[in-house]
Amino acid sequence: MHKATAIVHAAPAIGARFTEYTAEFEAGGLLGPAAVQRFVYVLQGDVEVNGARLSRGDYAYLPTEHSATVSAKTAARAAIIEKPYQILAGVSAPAYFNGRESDIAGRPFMGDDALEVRALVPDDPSFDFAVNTMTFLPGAALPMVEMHVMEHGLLMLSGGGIYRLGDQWYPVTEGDFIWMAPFCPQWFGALGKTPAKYLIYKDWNRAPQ
Ligand code: UGY
Ligand code: MN
Repeated sequence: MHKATAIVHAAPAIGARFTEYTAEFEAGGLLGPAAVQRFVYVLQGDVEVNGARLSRGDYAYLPTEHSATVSAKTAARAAIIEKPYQILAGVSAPAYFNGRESDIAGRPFMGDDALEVRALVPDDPSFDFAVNTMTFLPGAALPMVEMHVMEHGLLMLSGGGIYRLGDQWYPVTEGDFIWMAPFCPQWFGALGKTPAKYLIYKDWNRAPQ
């Protein structure tokens, strides 16, 4: 990185099988290419990736060893997720793409219109992870305490609420990050007068290792 700072939230050093950090760019900041696949989600300001100008809520997927950098002419922040690609026999690895969150239709989570999910990564077995945003109207909650083999990296984007992790209950608000290891019991309920929204990574489409 040049004229940029990484706030590392989760990485293999803690036991995660992915790395997630917030990249804070100064004017003229640059993040060099990654050796593994990378997902970029813009939190603030504008960045340039592979010739595309990305603003808040825009995102890009870069496959393994893609040569693109992430650069910022003025101050900007982005959530960056990196993961070694897990091949799937008979399926080609995915190619570069970028998108805009506001172009993705929200769908109700398990039939609940008060909880909208937007899938930022296409529903295609070539991808070995998913990144979604989940938006809870005030008072909305996950319908159950989940427990699953997949791990999560969760970044609170706005609003707040209570996160249950195992038998502990944590108040969470914008900027908080949670790494949920495989099988971590998890539940969230939104509090306050504005919607609560988070960006959530999970490993996906592959047999558990
Ligand atoms: O997709 C998920 O596993 C998601 N519902 N988990 C979560 O919000 N903690
Ligand atoms: Mn989950």
